[in-house]
Amino acid sequence: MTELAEVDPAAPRDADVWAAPPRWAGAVAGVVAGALGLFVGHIVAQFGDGVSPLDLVGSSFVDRTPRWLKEWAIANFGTNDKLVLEIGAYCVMFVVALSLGVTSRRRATVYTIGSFAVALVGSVSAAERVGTSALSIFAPFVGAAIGSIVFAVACDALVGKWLDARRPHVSRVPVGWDRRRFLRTTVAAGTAASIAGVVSTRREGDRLDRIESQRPTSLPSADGGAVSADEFHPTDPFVTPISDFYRIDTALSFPNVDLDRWRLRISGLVDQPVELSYQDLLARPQVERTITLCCVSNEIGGPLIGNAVWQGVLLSELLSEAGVADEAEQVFSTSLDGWTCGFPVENALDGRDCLVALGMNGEALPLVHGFPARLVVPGLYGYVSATKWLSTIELTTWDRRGYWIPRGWSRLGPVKTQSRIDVPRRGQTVSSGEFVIAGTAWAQHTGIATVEVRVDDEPWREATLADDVSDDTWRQWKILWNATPGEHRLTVRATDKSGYTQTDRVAPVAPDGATGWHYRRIKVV
Ligand SMILES: Nc1nc2c(c(=O)[nH]1)N[C@H]1C(S)=C(S)[C@@H](COP(=O)(O)O)O[C@H]1N2
Ligand SMILES: [Mo]
Repeated sequence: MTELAEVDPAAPRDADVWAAPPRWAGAVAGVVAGALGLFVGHIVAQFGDGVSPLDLVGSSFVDRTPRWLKEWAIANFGTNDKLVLEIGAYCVMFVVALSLGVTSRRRATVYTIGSFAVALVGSVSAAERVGTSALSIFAPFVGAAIGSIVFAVACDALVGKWLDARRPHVSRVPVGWDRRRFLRTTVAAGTAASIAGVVSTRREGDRLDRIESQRPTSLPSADGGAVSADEFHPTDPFVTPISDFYRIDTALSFPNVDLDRWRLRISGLVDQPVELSYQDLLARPQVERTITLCCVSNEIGGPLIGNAVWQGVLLSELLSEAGVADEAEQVFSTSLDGWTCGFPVENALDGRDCLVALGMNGEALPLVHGFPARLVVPGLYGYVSATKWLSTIELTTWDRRGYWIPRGWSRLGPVKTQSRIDVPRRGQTVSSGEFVIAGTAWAQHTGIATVEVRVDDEPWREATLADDVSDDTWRQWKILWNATPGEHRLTVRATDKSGYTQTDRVAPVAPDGATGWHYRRIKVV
């Protein structure tokens, strides 16, 4: 037997005084046991509402993220911020499991206590989220229990001794920590963790497929007519394709949607609460409106804006059916995963086309953009109005505060008049001669009147505007320029239909949207 070769005749023969496993072994066992616990926890949660416990911890972290960190994350990672957070969460788990493993080499109970502490964080995060099942709250503890057992079997001398005593024919001499059992356990647990990882990933995929399969393949025809995407702009379409439409939300995993049970409830300060199923909404008169949606976190010249053809039901009609009470100040909405926002009642009733949208660019609302239904309010930033995965609309006073308001963002979020240079692109080198500078400008629900472009310190020149589709959409612009060799600075500014010209005063995105002129430095060769 190989073990015999390692026997030191002078070594004590009592398993209680076995040498502790080396650091590397503690680290490996810690990580492998942690991974198994994590994936098993996820699988258990999938029997409930399916959201991964790690995602839930991520979500409650996001909910507690200070404003500066959120801004920093969006500025640096943009719409990849979720991926970065996800990778960050796995890294944190890795480091925690590894250090727990190393410090628990002598006493596996330390690992057990640590695992259950981590599980408690997961469980509390799950309990915090609106609509999680009891199973998701319980799942992290199952993971912690399994991880702790694996670690104890792999590293703990007393557990090893106890296990050996139960096996009749072992004739081994205890020789320090049991390398053989460590190897056997970690290899088995590592294999199990890989399988559990694959299974949980597959099941999350199945969950999304189940939601996706409920999306109708077509919607009833709507009044209003889609705009034809004319070829005005040299490169960018007027209507943003769904695949290019920006995505901003706090959801690390999509909420479960069960269309048969889903209801939109309108309640609060109303004469008569209204409750509508998805079919009820589809059966109502459908309108189609092209509306540009933008995010308050969009930096000057930034990409967090898109123009889509939204189909749905006019909110004003639903509200007049419910009968809005005089005391109502705010239209406050909640998503299936508990996100909230609110905007002034006046904006819902001042004639603008606020939609309970069911469709986007001719298809049922994609899950990322809020299936089964979302709000779209022309002229307001998304953070105060555009609730995705819509669940309830309450007529309230300003006492209720939407998700972002206690986090330092303004209570009111009217969109600020803005313009952006899209062509030339950043870093693009332009050949001298005739060149078309192009971009877009927006002042939703006010409308764009003129756009001016300036090259270096030359006088402002007025750009040509695309057809005025509606005041609720952006307006593409272009201007011919005779580019001369050298470095240039191109600047754009817009004037809206109220006569307001964009200020050059630079303001950050917080608390209510950036201001300043977009400019681009380019090289002409
Ligand atoms: N449920 C939910 N809806 C939400 C949000 C969110 O975090 N959760 N974010 C809002 C914000 S800040 C914006 S800018 C828009 C973005 O919509 P989009 O992702 O479809 O572009 O959705 C809004 N609706
Ligand atoms: Mo936003």
